Amino acid sequence: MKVSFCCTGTHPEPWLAGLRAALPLAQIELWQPGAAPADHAVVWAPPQQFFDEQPQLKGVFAIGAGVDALLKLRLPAHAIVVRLDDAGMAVQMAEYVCHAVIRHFRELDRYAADMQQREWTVHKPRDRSDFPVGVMGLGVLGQRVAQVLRQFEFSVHGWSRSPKLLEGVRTFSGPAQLDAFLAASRVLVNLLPLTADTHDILNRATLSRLQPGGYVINVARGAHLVDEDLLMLLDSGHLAGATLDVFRTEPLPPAHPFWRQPKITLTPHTSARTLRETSIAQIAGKIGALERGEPVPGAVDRERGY
Ligand code: NDP
Ligand code: OXD
Repeated sequence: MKVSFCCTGTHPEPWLAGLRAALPLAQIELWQPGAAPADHAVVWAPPQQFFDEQPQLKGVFAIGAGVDALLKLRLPAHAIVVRLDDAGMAVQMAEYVCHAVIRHFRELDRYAADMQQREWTVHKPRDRSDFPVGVMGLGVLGQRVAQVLRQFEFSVHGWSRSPKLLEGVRTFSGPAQLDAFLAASRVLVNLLPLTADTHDILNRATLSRLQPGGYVINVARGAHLVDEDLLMLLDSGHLAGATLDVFRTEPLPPAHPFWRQPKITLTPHTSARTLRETSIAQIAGKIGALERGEPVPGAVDRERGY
């Protein structure tokens, strides 16, 4: 069995060594143009040429959870596309989102500003029940985020495509319940995959439905959010702020107005990083399952887009 590794922006040597250790009977190779055909591919942001040269691939294993960019390429018709499920990202995402929610709720930025002045001002404690959190996307990451927010006793609800039962979380599903979900939320966390249905989903109309003083946390993909609509709703005061980890263009260009809006906190697509060792172990397990003809966890529905 041959596995080709083609991950743009990734230092390949530790991945190749890890994959060789995890799959000792396989031939693991760094892809070069013109390379001999492989059975499986481990990829991130591969060039179209990679797939054009490898139409025989049986499995395409992404080293991330989101496959939106991958699905834009012409892929081998019969290959199964598999994404990482969790692989250490869920706890990171929960950490990041809870930090953003708590930082906003506890007004920690105001205390940071006081520190600059070397003088404390006293802020009346806020009522947790005034900060219901809505999580868009109740998949591997969204469910973990919702569960951890519940531990902090926030009122949490979630929205997904299909109906879900989640302990302690009020759930909504489908387009018909989107407005009710938004109206019940003051803090909005986006953990949807980027698909034709979710592109631009955070826009003037949807964000206006959040409760006044709304707060937006986008940790999924930049193209979910209409940038100008967010800026307009921050200026109008309907939204109090935003924490953004993902952008339409990454890295965020220096001239982008987000840099100059003090109500926005920015990070460089770092909320949940791919952890190499855990990911290699998971991908090796998935390749093994595919080779044995067993169901492969994390297999993507190419039609649905996630
Ligand atoms: P999953 O596929 O496990 O979950 C996706 C969730 O979104 C599911 O609950 C699904 O509903 C829901 N959903 C999909 N389409 C719709 C729709 N049209 N309407 C309503 N709900 C919808 O994904 P993950 O939780 O693993 O990851 C989510 C995203 O997070 C990734 O696609 C990626 O873009 C992003 N990500 C960002 C990272 C970062 O560092 N910033 C790191 C990792 C991931 P249902 O359950 O009914 O199918
Ligand atoms: C992912 C990401 O999708 O890092 O895994 O964004």
